Amino acid sequence: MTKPSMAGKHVEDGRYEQEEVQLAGRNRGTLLESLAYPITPTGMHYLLVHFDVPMAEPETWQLAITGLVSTPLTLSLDDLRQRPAVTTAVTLECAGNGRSLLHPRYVTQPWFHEAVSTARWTGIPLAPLLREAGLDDTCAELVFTGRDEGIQGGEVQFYQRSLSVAEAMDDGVLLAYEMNGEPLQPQHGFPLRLVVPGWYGMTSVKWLTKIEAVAEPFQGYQMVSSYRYSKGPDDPGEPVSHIRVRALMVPPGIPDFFSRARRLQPGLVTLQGRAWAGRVGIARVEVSVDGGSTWREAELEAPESPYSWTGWHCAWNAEPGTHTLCVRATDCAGNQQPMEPFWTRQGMGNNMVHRVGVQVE
Ligand SMILES: Nc1nc2c(c(=O)[nH]1)N[C@H]1C(S)=C(S)[C@@H](COP(=O)(O)O)O[C@H]1N2
Ligand SMILES: [Mo]
Repeated sequence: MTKPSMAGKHVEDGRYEQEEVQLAGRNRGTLLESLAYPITPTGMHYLLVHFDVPMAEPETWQLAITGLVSTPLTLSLDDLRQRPAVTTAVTLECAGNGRSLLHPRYVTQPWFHEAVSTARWTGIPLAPLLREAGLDDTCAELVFTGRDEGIQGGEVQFYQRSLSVAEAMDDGVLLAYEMNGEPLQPQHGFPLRLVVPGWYGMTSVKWLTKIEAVAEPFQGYQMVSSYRYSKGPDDPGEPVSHIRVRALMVPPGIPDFFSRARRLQPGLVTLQGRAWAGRVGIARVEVSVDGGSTWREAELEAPESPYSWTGWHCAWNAEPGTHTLCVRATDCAGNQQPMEPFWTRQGMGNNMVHRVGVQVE
């Protein structure tokens, strides 16, 4: 007998379905200790692949810019590499980060905290290329298509997302062919991907083959059915867009292998981590060592770029006992992370405060 599909279902308990474990094995999270690096080493960058990683032949790869344009363009990788390149540090976060902290939880890729990383992306800005193609006045959106094909929500599809003309023309948007000074690795979009700073990761389409200018808002699965802040099955919800404010902490001390519970020596400890808020900037980071009753200010480091996270650190004199450490960030628009989970049906944008339990000997 085949097991009924769990797609689109919610579960209450802490046991994970085989499909979730299978997805977790494919889509690695970053290691929280990697938050000590301002730029995540490539092999520690989180990964999210909906379908299969496609095989790509760089010699024959082409990017087509089509649809409502005066000059349709077909560009090889060499064509793209001959244009003036830029390199920017960008923090990417999966919109589903924090999903598994919710009750009930949506059965899909089960992230706790680990779906965020920062890389230096090298490529060419998208705006000049779109100007060269000449967008028609009737163009409302650009649809970005990846080479990877699969089935989701019963629909056979290439992975596709769209942006409005203004969003696509925004300064930071890149067609990237390098990550941390090396050609993209296959799983991160080799040979070419979109990088849209400040937006949750689903927008940064990997294995990019086509950019199509269209007159109407694109109704693809990844736009209208997925990536929605919906509260119930009949609520379409607002579309997920920019990354919400969040901070994470490098768990201090040493871990228990199985539970990952932390143990620490008494004395002075430097708590540290990273905070980010899409394109808004971080105004403050606070740390609590008593489960959120009292807060102290952390010191902020300068971010490498307007699109990358901000380092923070804070000294703590650890006294024997059991403590719940918390970190919370506030962005420059005044948004502050909530102590309680931000529940949506698909588990999107749950930026609740990060808590780390420690036992001081
Ligand atoms: N073509 C394609 N692009 C994609 C995806 C995908 O499955 N296919 N996943 C998206 C999602 S949901 C995220 S969070 C980011 C993850 O990028 P990374 O794997 O390089 O960290 O890629 C996005 N781009
Ligand atoms: Mo994602």
